[in-house]
Amino acid sequence: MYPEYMQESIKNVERTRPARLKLAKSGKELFPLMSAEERDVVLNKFHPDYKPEARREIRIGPNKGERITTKVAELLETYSRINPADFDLDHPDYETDVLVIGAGSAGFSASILASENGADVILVTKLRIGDANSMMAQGGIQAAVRPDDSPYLHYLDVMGGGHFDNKPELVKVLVTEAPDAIKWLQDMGVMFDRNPDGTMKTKSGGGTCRPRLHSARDYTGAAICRTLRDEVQNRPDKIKILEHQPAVELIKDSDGRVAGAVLYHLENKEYFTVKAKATILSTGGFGRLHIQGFETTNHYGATADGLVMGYRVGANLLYMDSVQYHPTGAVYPLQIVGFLCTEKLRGMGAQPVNKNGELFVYPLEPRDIEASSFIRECTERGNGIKTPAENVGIWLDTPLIEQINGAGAIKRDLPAMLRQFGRFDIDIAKEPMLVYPTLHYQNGGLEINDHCETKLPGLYVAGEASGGVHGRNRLMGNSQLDIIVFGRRAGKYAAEYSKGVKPGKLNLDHVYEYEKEVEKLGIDRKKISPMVLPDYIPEAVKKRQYTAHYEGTLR
Ligand code: MEZ
Repeated sequence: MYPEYMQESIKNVERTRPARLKLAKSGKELFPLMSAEERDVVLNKFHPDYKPEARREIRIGPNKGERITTKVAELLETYSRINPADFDLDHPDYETDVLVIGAGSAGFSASILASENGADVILVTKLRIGDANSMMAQGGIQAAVRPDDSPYLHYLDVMGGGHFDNKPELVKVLVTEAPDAIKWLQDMGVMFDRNPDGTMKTKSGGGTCRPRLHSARDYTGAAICRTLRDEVQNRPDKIKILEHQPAVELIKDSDGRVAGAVLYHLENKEYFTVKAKATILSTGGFGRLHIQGFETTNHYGATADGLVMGYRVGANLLYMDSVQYHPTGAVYPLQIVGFLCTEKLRGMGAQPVNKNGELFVYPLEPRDIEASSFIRECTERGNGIKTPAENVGIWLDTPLIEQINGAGAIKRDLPAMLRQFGRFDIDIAKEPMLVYPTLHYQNGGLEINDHCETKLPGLYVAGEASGGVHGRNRLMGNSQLDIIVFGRRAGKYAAEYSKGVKPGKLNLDHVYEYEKEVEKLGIDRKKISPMVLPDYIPEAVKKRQYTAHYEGTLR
């Protein structure tokens, strides 16, 4: 239920709705799409990445001297969690052909394909398998399957959305393998939404010239991730699963290959070592860094661990100056601030309107443009709606969805959204949602080629931890696609590679070398990474946690 003082603004939304509905039904342009110049203006002035403090030079490692997201630079200029001298690497705790680190859909796809290509796999994960952003994805997965669409058009959209900074060879793979990725998922049991005639339902997304978003209502990520998880769990002879054991450092061998990882058991605080012929990072992104204080859609474990381990061992970063803020994060009620309100809402006709009930931007601009326009509306133009917690947002006029698609459309196609707000007595079929941009995705990451290889032999990356596929701005539904296409590739190529490898003597020398550089910067010894889990304990509370300062106590 919205507070009384918001009712006047909601009335404005209701007052302008019939005219906006008429326009939507007429098929005429809802709001002019921005020109390239207008887009530049709104990005430069309002996108959080373009603030002076958003980026700074990284002072160590392979990308030394490059300006990257400040929070990421801070995270990378840190010491290891481990002392390499503590480990007897001649006697690793586990040995395998392929080690997969991270158990979302990229890690699952990689594990399945690696096992199908003859490799024994160990899949390790920080929390439970499937605790990943993949599981929380809502809107859908893109693939050009309609007769009026093609991988070529999909390619142009991905490149344009990414400001033409994408690695073209990766985009080519992404779009050409998309239809087969959908078929693979379907064959495994994913139930995508269909029209009464049996054809696939496809919806529009921001920055795309054709509707090519396939969804399973608004639980698409869960539908895909659970299916893949079942498949992984059904192969215990080939895939060994280790839960609650995040990797905290990669291991190398005497020939310079990446050859496994050190794991940290969250329950009993023990460390374990894995020797592997090939290692795949599928650790996801960095939402829990709360860059520039933004709320996030991301799951609790999204702390960029893969970036840290990959960078420390010597892999390159690509486009780590670019952060994705999803335009529509919930901003009211307080209990769900930052939660994802899927782009599918706009794909089905919901319109963003300001406190006066005015539509102020085309609803499906590419994400970075749409988010920047929302920020402009709330800041420079002062047309946002304040919440009791002093947040600000704009309305997403969701009742239009029912009026455009027929009564019951929200319950049928967007049940997760209906429930998310229904829990707080807000019926989105009748009332709008209050939204504001929220930290959603890591556009850049560890650089890969089209075999998912980094420049380090034996180290592969797939999914959000990788960089290059999406340039500097990912379009909706391409991350669900990325994790399948490149997850499968990573598994296949890592398995093939592992057949010709005999790891040399294992070492953690790179940790010493990297730490020497950190030390030269005069960084405080207490600064360690990977973060593993975000710390939400306020400083004032920490000061009073007296037992934390002593040894031999509970904490
Ligand atoms: O790809 C995404 O990030 C996505 C589909 C999100 C959403 O709005 O549902």
